[in-house]
Amino acid sequence: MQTAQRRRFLLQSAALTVAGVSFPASWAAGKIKPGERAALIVVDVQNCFVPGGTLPVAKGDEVVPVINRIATAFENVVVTQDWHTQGHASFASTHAGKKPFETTQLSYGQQVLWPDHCVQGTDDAALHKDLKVPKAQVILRKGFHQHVDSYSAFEEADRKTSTGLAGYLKQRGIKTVFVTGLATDFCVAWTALDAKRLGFETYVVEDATRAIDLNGSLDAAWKNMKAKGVKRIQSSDIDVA
Ligand code: VGL
Ligand code: ZN
Repeated sequence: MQTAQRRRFLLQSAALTVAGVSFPASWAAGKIKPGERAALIVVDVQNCFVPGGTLPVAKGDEVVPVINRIATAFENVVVTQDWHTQGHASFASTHAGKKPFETTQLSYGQQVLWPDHCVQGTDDAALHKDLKVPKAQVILRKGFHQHVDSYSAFEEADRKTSTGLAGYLKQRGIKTVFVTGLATDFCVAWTALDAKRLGFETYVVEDATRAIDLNGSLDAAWKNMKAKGVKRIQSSDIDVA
């Protein structure tokens, strides 16, 4: 069969049988089926990051139905929460004369300063009420050290302190992660880059994320992720039976 013909055949057939083995149409059409060694990571889908919250990401709430839908295809789900102390080092209000979205130098390097957000135990820091990921096995909170931020779910911004997530996933035999949530260019990108660096095959599900996009940060994040081998996919690429 010619390649084009074969592709059409694969797309049309409900099931493809090769040497007596039947592959479902979804496989034939090239969809990704997350297996028992894959985990969905749902990053920071919290009230603080959706319209009405303290650090709203434009259209941040639109990730919720997309995540709810693909979550059904996963056996393993991890949810994260940005979980800051009051007076956290990443808050502009902590630094005299500083305004949100300016930067400052902290002990570990440059830090973007944010409005006060996601303070531990507040409604603002709670998960979005419509997020439905009942299979979630661990809720990992990050950014709770007063003087260190943590965009990544794996490693704090000092690049020394581990959150323990890599160990948790590795001990459970997880090899592949699919990263979703908020915000594409901060916590999602940092989580995906660390996941890849720490040895996981890493996908970012683009339409299951929304960005802050501060001074070109979204473009930079995608370029960096591409360069490091993080795969960019859409939720329609996942086989949600
Ligand atoms: C985030 C800025 C500050 C995020 C968290 O979840 O992307 N961004 N804290
Ligand atoms: Zn934060």
